[in-house]
Amino acid sequence: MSPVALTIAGSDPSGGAGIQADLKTFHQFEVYGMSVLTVVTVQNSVSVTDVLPLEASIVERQLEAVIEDIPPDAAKVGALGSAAIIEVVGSWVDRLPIPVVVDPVMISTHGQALMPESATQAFLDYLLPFAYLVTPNLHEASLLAGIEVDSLATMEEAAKRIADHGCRNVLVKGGHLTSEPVDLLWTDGEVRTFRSERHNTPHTHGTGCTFSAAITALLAHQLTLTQAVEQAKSFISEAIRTAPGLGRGNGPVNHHAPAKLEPATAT
Ligand code: PXL
Repeated sequence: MSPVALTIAGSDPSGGAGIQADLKTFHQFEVYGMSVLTVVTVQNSVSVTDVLPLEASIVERQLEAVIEDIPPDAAKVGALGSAAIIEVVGSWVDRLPIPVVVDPVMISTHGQALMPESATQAFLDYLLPFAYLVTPNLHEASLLAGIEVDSLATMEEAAKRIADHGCRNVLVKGGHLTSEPVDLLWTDGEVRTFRSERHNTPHTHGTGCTFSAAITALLAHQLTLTQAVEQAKSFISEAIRTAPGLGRGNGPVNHHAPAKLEPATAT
């Protein structure tokens, strides 16, 4: 029987990010995927032209409907759209007896807000304490930790500050570091770093969604967190390297990249 994973996230009709990326990634890792929609976006590889958060009550009813019927083995949270949705999702994540990966999506690839900055406090108070893992990039880590994050040292400091909100593990993604791309995993005060090659390509749309979905799928398969991050890292590196070059703008990564690869080097 395949494990089951749930994504609670926004829709990207171009299929590169959001719930579409999550479901493709779950499938690639042989995980049965379910999706609860939070936000509808209008976008393609060139731009995002609209963002419409759903009513919090309809998000809650979707959660109720699917979780009762098919209990997931792991879940991930992506774009949330409003403080009201954050509160509803947080109360469900608090009650779920499974690892929940929270990708603190704040802006789209094209810089459009997917969560208003005014909802940051709700995110810190009502969702972060219940996350098993949170996966901020440098910009999101800066906003959540309240410090400038631009080096390995400040990534560690930010991870510590974010973990202080109660989430157990923090993965700060340093793909945009000018020195070398390196991710930092903070687990109960222990730090590990994961390095990979930099691929110079405009086709990175949905990288964050796809990476956190891969971690979630591997957790649904009962891998340890370190194993899940290592294998998801190999997958996303290969997905970026072999991006299909679709669209006239920032195209998607390759969701058909092999799901089982040699682990990335952890130090
Ligand atoms: O990659 C972040 C993200 C998450 N969710 C939706 C998005 C994006 C980026 O564009 O569109 C719906």
